[in-house]
Amino acid sequence: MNSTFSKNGFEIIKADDLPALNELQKHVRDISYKLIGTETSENIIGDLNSLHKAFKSPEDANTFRLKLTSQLSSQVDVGTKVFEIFRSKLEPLVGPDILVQKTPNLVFQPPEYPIPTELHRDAPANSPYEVIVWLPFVDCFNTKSMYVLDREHSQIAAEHIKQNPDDKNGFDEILLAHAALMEVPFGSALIFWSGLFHGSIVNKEGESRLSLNIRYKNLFSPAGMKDQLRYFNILQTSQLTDLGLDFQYREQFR
Ligand SMILES: O=C(O)CCC(=O)C(=O)O
Ligand SMILES: [Fe+2]
Repeated sequence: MNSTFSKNGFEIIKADDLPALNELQKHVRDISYKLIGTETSENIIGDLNSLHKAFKSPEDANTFRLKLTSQLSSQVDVGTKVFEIFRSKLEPLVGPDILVQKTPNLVFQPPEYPIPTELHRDAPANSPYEVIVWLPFVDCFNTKSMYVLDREHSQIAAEHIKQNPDDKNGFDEILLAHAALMEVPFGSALIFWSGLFHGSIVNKEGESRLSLNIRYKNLFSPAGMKDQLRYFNILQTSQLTDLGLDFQYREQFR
């Protein structure tokens, strides 16, 4: 189970509950089309692929993204929903005592959008005990997707920066040779470890990319540098943890 994940630090996984994912996709499409004031069609994925037609500038596209994030988060418990859709792969990674990122991040990359995601890794800053679920609402491939450096090459790249902090070219060479653009069709998600380098390039595919990303970690795993209580909620706890928490609350914390 999850041997690809251990080796590479990422895996592309299929939804356990495709009808629930279809429903979430439709909800995202409905909110999006209400925001842009356009009639929807029978073709949900087609509607999402052509979202860019509604925007004249990158600023308008970003304003839309922020409104969509806040409306979706207020209407749907996205953290719970996404966990349920992919539970069989996620629960073995994080265990039964789970923290979930409070608000998902939505990424909207229209064709030729001039601000792709800069190369980065989430940890440090975030905890190295986090898994990120990267969930596209459209089919993502080539430049419409995101690139990832696998675990081995993320480690080589991190070591390279440490030894040669000013050698930008050497770092770019590692990236160019080993980063892979992820092919993630709708119905699947990319799950990846927070220690992997990743980013995106300008979308040249002529269709919009709309995806979300959200993080899960074990309640008892070490926190990152950010205030855990500010960014995460408890998603679920085991029966044993409930007894322990109750005990601590009554006998130790009062
Ligand atoms: O979707 C993207 O382009 C970036 C996402 C990202 O950085 C993340 O999920 O951590
Ligand atoms: Fe990231």
